[in-house]
Amino acid sequence: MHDSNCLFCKIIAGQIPSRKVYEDEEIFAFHDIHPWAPVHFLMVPKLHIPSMAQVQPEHIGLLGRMMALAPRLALEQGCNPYPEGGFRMVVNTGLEGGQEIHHLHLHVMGGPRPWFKKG
Ligand code: D5M
Repeated sequence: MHDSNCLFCKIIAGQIPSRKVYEDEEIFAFHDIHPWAPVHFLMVPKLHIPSMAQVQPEHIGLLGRMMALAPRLALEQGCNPYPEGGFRMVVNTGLEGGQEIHHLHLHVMGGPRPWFKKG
């Protein structure tokens, strides 16, 4: 499924430019345009799922593959190795969850601290 009004669907389709980090048949990753950390990229399913609130049982494998891929991409993008290094993964969901773009995305952030507030 593709939503022609969705910014991230347009990025996935190459209609809006992005700094690509990774792509396969079902996952796309690109640098966040407003980074909160020295390393900050977004991982999105190519399938248009608006948020975690719409996740269905058939999406579980896809979400698992995204999470399992994140450590490799984080290292490739310059995060330091676990445990001294590491990274943070965040999925904002809905207005009160701070979600601005309604295409499910995983923020992956890392790099030398301090760069985030606890919590
Ligand atoms: O996060 C949405 C994130 O999407 C936010 O950190 C900025 C980022 N963003 C917005 N537009 C772009 C483009 N065009 N390229 C790259 N990154 C972008 P949320 O969790 O929805 O608040």
